[in-house]
Amino acid sequence: MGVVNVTPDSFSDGGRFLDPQQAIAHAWRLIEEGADLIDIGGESTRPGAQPVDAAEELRRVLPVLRALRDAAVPIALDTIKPQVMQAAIAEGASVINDVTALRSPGALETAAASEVGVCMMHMRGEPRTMQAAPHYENVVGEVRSFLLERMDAAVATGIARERVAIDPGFGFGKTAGHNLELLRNLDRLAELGAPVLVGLSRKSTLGAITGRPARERLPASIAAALLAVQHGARIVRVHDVAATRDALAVLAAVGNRTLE
Ligand code: HH2
Repeated sequence: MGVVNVTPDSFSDGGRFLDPQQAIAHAWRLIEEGADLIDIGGESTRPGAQPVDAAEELRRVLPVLRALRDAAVPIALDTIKPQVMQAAIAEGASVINDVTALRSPGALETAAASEVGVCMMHMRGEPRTMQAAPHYENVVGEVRSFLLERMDAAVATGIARERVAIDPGFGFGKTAGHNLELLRNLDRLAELGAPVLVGLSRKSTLGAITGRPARERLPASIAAALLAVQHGARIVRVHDVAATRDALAVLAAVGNRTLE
């Protein structure tokens, strides 16, 4: 899953693709590099980010969605607002990626009324405050129970289980220690039966490990993507598609012994 942030303030590429033409060109570039799925976001969720209203979010993402209508890969929209979801679905988005796991009033129903896939992500708190001393008794167990509860809520609203992916939400109300504990135990989430999506690309945990700023975190991001897939992730959300694909191709070749 290649990331296209149409935002002025995203943590890793803020402002680079705020101009829709730049965002569209970037999305096509990621598809050429081999992305199987594109994730378009019009509201930053980085720690401390200020919310934007639905009209502004739509102004950012709709031109990009429209320009990608004929793309050969599915397009996901990263949003928490039912109004934005509805407009995006009408413009051809085939996945709703919601960092609040469809908890906004009306979000479950909006997704249920269409055929889209949904990604349910775990977040403790809200972006403005979520990194203020996050605390868990048992981070893996608590994230697992939450995701199970959200999968059940989706099914109860009429979203078939096969349409749901789950995501532990690396960096969303979690310390570096929590993130690493989740990565080590990703298979416990994969056991729930839904595809596990992982977003670690360029995130601050990788900065804490390597001492590097976001723009220098590619090697660490590739290592994290490989580890995630080895631990059961089925989708990795990344900024650097070509490099990540190469690394995953090596992992796949080792796994399936096709080159012997
Ligand atoms: N991370 C970010 C945004 N959306 N969605 C899912 N499912 N999983 C994630 O880990 C995830 C996500 C944050 O990364 P980015 O889009 O690069 O930054 P920002 O939120 O500042 O736009």
